[in-house]
Amino acid sequence: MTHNIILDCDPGHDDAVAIILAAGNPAINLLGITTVGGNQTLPKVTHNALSVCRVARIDTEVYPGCGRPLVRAVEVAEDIHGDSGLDGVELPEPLKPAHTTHAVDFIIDTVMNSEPGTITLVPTGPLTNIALAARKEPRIVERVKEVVLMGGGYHEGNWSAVAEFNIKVDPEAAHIVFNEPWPVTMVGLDLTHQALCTPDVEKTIHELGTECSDFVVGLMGFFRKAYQANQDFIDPPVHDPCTIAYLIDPTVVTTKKVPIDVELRGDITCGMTVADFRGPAPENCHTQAAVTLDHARFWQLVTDAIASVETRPKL
Ligand SMILES: [Ca+2]
Repeated sequence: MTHNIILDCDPGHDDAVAIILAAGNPAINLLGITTVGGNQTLPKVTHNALSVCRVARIDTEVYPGCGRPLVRAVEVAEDIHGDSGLDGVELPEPLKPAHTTHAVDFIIDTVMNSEPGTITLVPTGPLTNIALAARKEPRIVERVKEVVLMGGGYHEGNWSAVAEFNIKVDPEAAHIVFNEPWPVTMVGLDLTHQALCTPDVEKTIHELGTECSDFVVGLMGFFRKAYQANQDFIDPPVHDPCTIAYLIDPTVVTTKKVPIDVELRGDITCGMTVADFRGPAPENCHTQAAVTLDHARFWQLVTDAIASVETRPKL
């Protein structure tokens, strides 16, 4: 089965790997990349997405979206992703500018002009664009096949004790996305903290010996140091491509159907994704949480996608 997806991202080291995986696996038809302010400012993450497309020979349009959260002030993750948002590599100048259509309009137009149930949204940044699209054109909610997002977690936080970055910086947007009745898969920290880029993984990617593999290894080197310095990890967790891997092969990621909501008011819990594991899940439960990752299979998919870049013509 081929999944027609829109990747809504904020590159971001792990977003870059998600872009490469989405473009490099035949099970994914990447309709467009939309960007959102998150790991860095909107101009930076948009530039980064275009640079990644050049390195990975991806001929897909990039549509810039929202530069700030719905309600709150801009908050970026410079400690983890650096000043550029993709520190650790030299970013090539994009070959073309970003598209002039706003991300929110691209999402709406794509969903409304496609058969119902054929478009999957894959947000790997704050949920601002997705929430705004659902508010601007509510009919997309019943037409989208599913939303598979990186964000949140049920036992872990990284931007606070209980909240993950993408949800914490725009909890109001996340609240909208989790509460609309479309199917939502939360690929949260409980899952993505299993997606560690170990030295063995890095070595396998390095041994591909291509421009793109060098690029990914450079990114992982910075990401490793940043995670060691700021999050007490030995190996960096490469969150975002887990969403794509789940779509490619649902046996790579196990899930559990649970109601999930987003905390908006807690003094110390704002941005927490609250998942109710008491079960059985109610009949109308439209949310599920990712639970376990097949680490070897996941990295095989990523490595294969990096290798496949060489099979595409240079742009
Ligand atoms: Ca991201």
